[in-house]
Amino acid sequence: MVKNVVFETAIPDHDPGLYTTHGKFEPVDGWESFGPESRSQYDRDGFLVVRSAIPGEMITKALAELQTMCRADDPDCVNVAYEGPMRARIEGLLGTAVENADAEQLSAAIRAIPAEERAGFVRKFMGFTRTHKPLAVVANYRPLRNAIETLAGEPTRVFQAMALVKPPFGREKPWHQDHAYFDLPIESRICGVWIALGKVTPENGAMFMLRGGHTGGPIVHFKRRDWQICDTELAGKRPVALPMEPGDLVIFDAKIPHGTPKNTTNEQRWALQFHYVPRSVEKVAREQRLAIFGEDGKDVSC
Ligand SMILES: O=C(O)CCC(=O)C(=O)O
Repeated sequence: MVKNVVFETAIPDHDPGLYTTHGKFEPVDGWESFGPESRSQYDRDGFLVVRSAIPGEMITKALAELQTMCRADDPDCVNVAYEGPMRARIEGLLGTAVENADAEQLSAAIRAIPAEERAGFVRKFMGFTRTHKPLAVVANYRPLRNAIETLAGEPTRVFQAMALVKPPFGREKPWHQDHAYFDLPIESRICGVWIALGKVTPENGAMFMLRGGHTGGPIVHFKRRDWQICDTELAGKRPVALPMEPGDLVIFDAKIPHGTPKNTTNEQRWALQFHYVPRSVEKVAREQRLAIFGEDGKDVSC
């Protein structure tokens, strides 16, 4: 059963200049090429792209599972988020704002939308490793877990699981640091992993990273198009786009600034994202996180 359904509100389009690519990055060609220099590269750049990291059969099964979840009446996960147009569609059926409807009315309205149409609005699923084995096996793929343990410097656990489906013409995920979303000690070495399940290009919403940006420490986040870094922070910076083939992935430090542009194509962009945290790390209070990443009490504006 889905515990939480989010109907996002539409956000304004971003300045295309926020996602221009500069320079090249050096990918690791398969796990056999992952070595001590990979850790130095990760520490220096804040990210590491690994080509052909997940076997093709695992990718095919994961993608099929996700496509089924997108069409299901009940995707059987903790959280599903639909993009802005779904809210408009549902409110048209309800004749009122989604906030005025109860769970039963919402569920009936969701089911009244043809599955194929509904699938085209899904942006994100969260919390599915207990219920969707073909996705859990990717998170636990041994060579990936070993690499994460090397980069984190100690054994880790999966802390968060997401499937990120950027729908046709789907919205930007503005620049941010993932650590700003986590109630975890600021010094902990959290690794994010973003895995391409289909071809990923700058046009359909590739990851853009600010190489080395993790070394600058936490940046204040503002509620604008999302909980994000101010666009002006990007002025004069040189982001790099990470195009990928299915089965490629990027491991990244949770403090590296990154974002994905709007999908300007009429096809979905399919990805999985997991975060791994050292087993020794324990949660901190939300206030502690907001004192670092929030704008309150700081003389900052955006
Ligand atoms: O996949 C995307 O479009 C954005 C992923 C991301 O950076 C995030 O959800 O933190």
